[in-house]
Amino acid sequence: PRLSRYEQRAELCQHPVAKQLFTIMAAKQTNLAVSADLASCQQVLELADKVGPYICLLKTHIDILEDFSAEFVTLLTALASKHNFLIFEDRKFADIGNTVKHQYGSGLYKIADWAHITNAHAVPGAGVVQGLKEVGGAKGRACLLIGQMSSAGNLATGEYTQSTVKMAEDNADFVIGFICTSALSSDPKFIHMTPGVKLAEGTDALGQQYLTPEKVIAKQGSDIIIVGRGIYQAADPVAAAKAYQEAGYAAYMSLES
Ligand code: UP6
Repeated sequence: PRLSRYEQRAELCQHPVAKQLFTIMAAKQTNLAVSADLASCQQVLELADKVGPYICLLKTHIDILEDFSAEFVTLLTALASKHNFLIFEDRKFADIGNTVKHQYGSGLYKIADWAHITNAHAVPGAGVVQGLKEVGGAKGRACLLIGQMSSAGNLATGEYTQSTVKMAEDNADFVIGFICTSALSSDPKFIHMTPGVKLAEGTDALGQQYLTPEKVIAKQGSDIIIVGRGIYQAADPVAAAKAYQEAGYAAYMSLES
């Protein structure tokens, strides 16, 4: 049988994390990442266990948790194995290489020990990626660069976005893709992930701008939809996760020919 594009991309990716992510997307037929922006470990773990079957990736903001513990990481990692998803800590590193190295590997959170993927702003220059790579490279971790943002009036546009793509290309042994609102590179090894997704377009009170799964995947050419409030604030988060998984996958299938 013909390989799906996810399977083809899994085969051509050199980075093990990118390979694993595309393999999961193909096996589970999902391009959905859930953003678990909740305040307690228990809430995040419960959400991860419930939506686990429908996602390829769980995105965390570890510094939102009021009761972070090392045990949380152990339990979340076990859920990632149980449901076959990867963990993405949305840390948005944005300092000089020497500082991000410590922020990534040490402190309370020791992000590099458990997050398969993290991300960084390109604004400090290539040193931010080099610093992260010093810690995460040996652990087999991967990084995304923030090439565009979903929020109104953001400055990640034009030449800044183009320079971010160049930085990713120059560091492709560690950078596996982008946070973006549209496809930034035609190189199939780079994966594009888009936040600011809801089933209906709209905004929130603080500058967030939402596009639909169909628009993000089929029109903007992104690979993964990242959904937070659309799922964890839904009356039934499992039904919502299912609906986003189906919408995202249907948009992807509409591109298969
Ligand atoms: N996020 C954005 N836009 C960006 C980058 N990251 O919304 O440009 C993150 C937010 C949040 C999630 O930090 O965790 O994606 C979106 O959540 P929401 O679906 O509840 O708006």
